[in-house]
Amino acid sequence: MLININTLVIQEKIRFDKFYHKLLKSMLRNDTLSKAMIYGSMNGGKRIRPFLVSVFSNIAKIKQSNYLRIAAAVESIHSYSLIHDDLPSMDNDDYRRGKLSVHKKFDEATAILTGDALHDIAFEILSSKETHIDQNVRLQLINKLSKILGSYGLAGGQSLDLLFENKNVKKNEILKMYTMKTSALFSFSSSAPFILAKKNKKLIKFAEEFGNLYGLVFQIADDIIDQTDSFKKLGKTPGKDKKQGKSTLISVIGKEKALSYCNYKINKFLKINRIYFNKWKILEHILLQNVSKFIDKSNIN
Ligand code: GRG
Repeated sequence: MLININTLVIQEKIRFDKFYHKLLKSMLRNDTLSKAMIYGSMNGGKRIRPFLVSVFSNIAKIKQSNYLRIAAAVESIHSYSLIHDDLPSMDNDDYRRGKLSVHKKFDEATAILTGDALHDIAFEILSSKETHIDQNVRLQLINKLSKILGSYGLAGGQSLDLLFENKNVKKNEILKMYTMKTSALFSFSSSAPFILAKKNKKLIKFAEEFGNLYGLVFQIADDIIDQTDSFKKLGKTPGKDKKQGKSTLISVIGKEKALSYCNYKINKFLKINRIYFNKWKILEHILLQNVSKFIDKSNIN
C-alpha cells in the first residue's frame, strides 16, 4: 500500500506547531528577545525534522508528550541555525520562509542573541524531567546533541561551507561538509527516540545512519531547488549558491552524478537493512518519496 508521506508530514506539522508554540510561550517572557525567538521559530517551516522524530517515536512506542519535546528541542536548534545562517557575515539573506529574516525584522544583535537563546532553550527542554524520567537517558541525549552541534557538527560544517566558497573542493570534502552541517541534526532526530526507548546499540546505529542518509538526500535536493525554484517557492533568495561561489555536490560532480550517487547510497542502505525496512515500511517510503520528488525537479531543465 502506498503511504502518502506529504499528508503525514502536514498532519504532524499541525500537531507540532500547536505544541511548540504553547511550550515556547510557557518558557519565554514578553520582551524583545522572546518576541524575536517566537518570530524566528514559528514563521513557517516544513517541520521535517519533527516528522522524523514522530516516525521513529511511533516505531519505538514513545508517548506523544515525550516525543514532542524532543521535536521541540530539535526545531529550536534548527531555527537557531537558520537565523545565524541568514546573518550578513554568513549566507546573508534578507528573507527566510517568505518573511523578513530575524536580523531584518529586528536587528543584527537581536538576531545573534535570538539564535543563541534558541540554541540554549533546546538544552533546557531536553534536560527537564518531563522529557524522560531517567536522568541517564537525558544525559545521553544532551551529550549527543552537544556533539553534533560543535566543531564536528553543525558549526564545523557551516565553517567548511564558508571556507569552501570559490575553492576547488573534492567530492569527499563536500560529503563531509554535508554530513556535518545538515545530516547531523537529521541523524539526531531519527535516533533520539530510540535512545529514549532504551533500544540496543545496533538499532540506534541504524536510526543514526538512516538520518545521515536522509540528510544527504535532503541537502542535494536543497541544492537543486536553489537553482530551479522561485522566491515564492523557496521563501528565500533563489540562485544564491552560484552567486556566492558555493561549493556543492552539484557544482563539483554535476546534477546527474549527484542523483546517481544518492540512488546508489539509498539502494545499498535498503539492501543492507532489509530486515528493518520490511518491519517498518514507512521508512522506505520516506527515503524513496524524497528522492522521486527531486528527481522530477531535476528534469525541469
Ligand atoms: C555556529 C555561529 C554559528 C552558526 C551556525 C549551524 C549553522 C550556523 C548553520 C547550519 C547550516 C545550515 C543552515 C544548513 C542547511 C540545512 C538546510 C537544508 C536547511 C533548510 O532546512 P528546511 O528545508 O527548512 O527543513 P524549513 O524552513 O522548512 O524548516
